Amino acid sequence: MDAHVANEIICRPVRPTKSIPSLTEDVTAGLFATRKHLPAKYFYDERGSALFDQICDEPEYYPTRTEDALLERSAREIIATVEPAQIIEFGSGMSRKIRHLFKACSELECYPTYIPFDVCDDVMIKSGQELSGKFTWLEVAPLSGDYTAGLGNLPVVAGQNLLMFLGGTIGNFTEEQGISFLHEVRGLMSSTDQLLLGADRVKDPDVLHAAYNDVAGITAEFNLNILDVLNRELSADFDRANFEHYAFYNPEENQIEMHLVCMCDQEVWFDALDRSLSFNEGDAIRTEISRKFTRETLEYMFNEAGFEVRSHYESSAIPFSLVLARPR
Ligand code: AVJ
Repeated sequence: MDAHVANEIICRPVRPTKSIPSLTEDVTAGLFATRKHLPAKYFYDERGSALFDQICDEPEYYPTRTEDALLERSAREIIATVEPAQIIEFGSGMSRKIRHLFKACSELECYPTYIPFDVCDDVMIKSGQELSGKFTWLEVAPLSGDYTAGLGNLPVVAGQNLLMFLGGTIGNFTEEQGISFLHEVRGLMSSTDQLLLGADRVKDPDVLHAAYNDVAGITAEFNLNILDVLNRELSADFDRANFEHYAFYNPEENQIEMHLVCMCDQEVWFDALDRSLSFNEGDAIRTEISRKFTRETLEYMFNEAGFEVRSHYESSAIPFSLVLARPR
């Protein structure tokens, strides 16, 4: 067929520069602890990723569509300001959010290379093919790896780069982890590069609560799915009927907390670890924090990480922020 179909999309692996804990290590340190907790990244096996996709379509879950509308409104200004030669996206997923930017690129005749960076090659290739079908000028050059495993081996080239971390995923990090991740990103950037960050904002607790407790129960399924991940990966024998999804907004910490609450006394056997874990009725596993920011806490985080905020795009009806920042 024609030229762009022949353009194969090839993923380049990014070797980690930090050793990241294995599932076994995370479970040993987090589940076999007095306050049981697990890193949120373990939600995202194939089923978990599909469930998250479904969450985004639930009427109560506002973040995805709010950020999307904001990005659509701000895309032209962002592209005109940065004039990127490369767009590097951390945690690109199915590359759905980015479409508005490429539309603006077409209109402004700015033709950056798109560099999605995520763990799943197949998803990046499939999404990349769809994108380059729609935007025929687009070159897609994915990087495959875990962006929390150190960025030292990221092949960042000279020229104007727009780095992006969208979706509000920064909220899954503690304040300290968030600052340290942004600081690491800062280390890749030259003075003309810019970072676009999507972050959810503090808002009416009822709106927050509803977003993580959709009536259709998709978020509950998503939360419980982590038990299936543990059963499969560590040959454990969690019975999900013994656990309940419990998510609430903690206004002192400005964060949503998701838990799985154990409804009876029980022992769970982990064959791969050759040990069991005992639960008492009422015990909880914290599976996720999702921090919500204010203008001030966002500015503080950027400042600590060595950035200066250039533009702050925000939605009003349901607060959400897109922050464009550059190295200070
Ligand atoms: C993908 C991390 C932005 O924190 O809102 C959705 C994940 N958890 N519902 C979020 C999530 C429960 C989501 N992020």
